[in-house]
Amino acid sequence: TSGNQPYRTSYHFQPPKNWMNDPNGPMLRLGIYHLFYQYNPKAAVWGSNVIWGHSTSTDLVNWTPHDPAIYPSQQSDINGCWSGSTTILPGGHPVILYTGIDTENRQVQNLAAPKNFSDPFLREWVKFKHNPLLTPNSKNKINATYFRDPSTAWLGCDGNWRVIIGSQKKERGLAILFKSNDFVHWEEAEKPLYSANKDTGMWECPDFYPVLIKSALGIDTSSNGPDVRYVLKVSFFRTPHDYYMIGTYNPDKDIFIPDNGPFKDSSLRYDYGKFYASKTFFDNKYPLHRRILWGWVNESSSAIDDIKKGWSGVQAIPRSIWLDKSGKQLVQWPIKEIETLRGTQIELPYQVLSGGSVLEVSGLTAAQADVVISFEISDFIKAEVLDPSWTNPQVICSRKDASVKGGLGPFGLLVLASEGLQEYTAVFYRIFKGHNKYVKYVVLMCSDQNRSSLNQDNDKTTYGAFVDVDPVQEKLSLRSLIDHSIVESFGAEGKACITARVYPTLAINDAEAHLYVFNNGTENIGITRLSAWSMKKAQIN
Ligand code: DQQ
Repeated sequence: TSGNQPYRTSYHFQPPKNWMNDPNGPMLRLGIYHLFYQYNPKAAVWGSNVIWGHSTSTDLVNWTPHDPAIYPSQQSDINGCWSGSTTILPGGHPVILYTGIDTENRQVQNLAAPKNFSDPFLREWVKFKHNPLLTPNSKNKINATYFRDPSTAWLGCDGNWRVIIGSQKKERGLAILFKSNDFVHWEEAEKPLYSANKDTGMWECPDFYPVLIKSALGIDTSSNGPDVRYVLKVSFFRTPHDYYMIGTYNPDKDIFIPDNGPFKDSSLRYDYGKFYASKTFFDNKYPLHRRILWGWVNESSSAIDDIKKGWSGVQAIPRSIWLDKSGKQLVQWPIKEIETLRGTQIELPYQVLSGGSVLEVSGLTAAQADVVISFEISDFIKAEVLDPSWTNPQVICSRKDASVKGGLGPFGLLVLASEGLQEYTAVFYRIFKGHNKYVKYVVLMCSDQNRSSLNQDNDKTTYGAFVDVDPVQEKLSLRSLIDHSIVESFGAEGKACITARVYPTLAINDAEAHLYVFNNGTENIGITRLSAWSMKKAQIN
């Protein structure tokens, strides 16, 4: 993967070449994980005639490729096989619902099932003869170019299946609800499960699932009960980001009532960097009970560079996802299996990182590493006061990037850094004083790509998130998964995630890439923990 391919990843999922986008139909069946994905077999750029690539794994780390599972073959998908989901029917039989682009370029919904249930890899899929199951038409008034991405279906107490499909009406996004008692005949419910109250544009890839109160365990998509809250995620085509809401699902009225009102710019996101068209599934591989999130991370390079390197798009490391104990947000953490790739380990003893200093962490393959660091702040006097008009964390991070000296921070990691620091990606915190008595301190997490590459053709947008953590009571932790051209960072044990794509020209491969800890604030910071591992290469496709 080195040589002329310095940006290929070593433990993030990608096909051997060409274009990949959305994760499709992830599931576990008989101990085998399946990942399907939007794939253009002909080019390193997207094409409307995409198909479903397919790989399987027993550990979510190493992947075996299979032939494409779904590709154009019927009138109802002859112009493309777009995103969709799997549902495991009673008896353990998985089926796929996906969007086909039909002969008239309409978006329609199709059904497919495994040809041979005794094939553990479910390599061949048979399409239902009477596809499509659902079409946009004059009666239902659904727009034929805004009708896609069926979710995993869930079973209501009335014995009927429910599924949501992404759409828009007059610029307002909606998740249209359909019901069925046989998975073949579907009827639109009177009301959508949820719809926007203003112009949001198209909602893609809706996902709807239960989470447990005060537990990190996951539950089946059809579970409900008193200890359960619901999550609705939609992918905003316009921004493009994955936003979610936590709320109550009323199974009688079939509506979702979010705790904090409709979607707004400040709504919660899975990831404050690049992460889109994500999808979860329930994993109950013995003895586990967890919900796992897959998300697509596209390139930040130009299409010309993508064509040159011959590929585009990776999947983020699958993340466990659960409701935070506050009940107000979700928490995400890389699946623990990824730790099986950890090799050489570096540990630093407790030390003080004085204001203005940079410390190298050596002895690692810094282009391919897993880094965990914890900071301790003992004196908050130097924290700057946050201007109350500064409400957008991404804007604060780009105005106050890693080079801007502060009081408490910026402090954090310089990853994929060249030896002379001509290139680096800075993942860091700043701590501000809040401007009212209810908010004592505000913790800002940033991923600054400004200096990530000497190549100016890349998108180097800075990303940022507020982290709901009290730096007085808790140590402030940060974990970054570094893999050649991707940096996935998890703040405060997974309360805020930021994923970035970077293309260093000097800090490439293990010989040239370095890792540093830095503190560009005036106040000293304690490092209570630093553990870093070289990561081994996974076997991927
Ligand atoms: N990608 C698919 C669509 C979906 C979009 C097409 C989201 O089904 O809406 O490749 O990235």
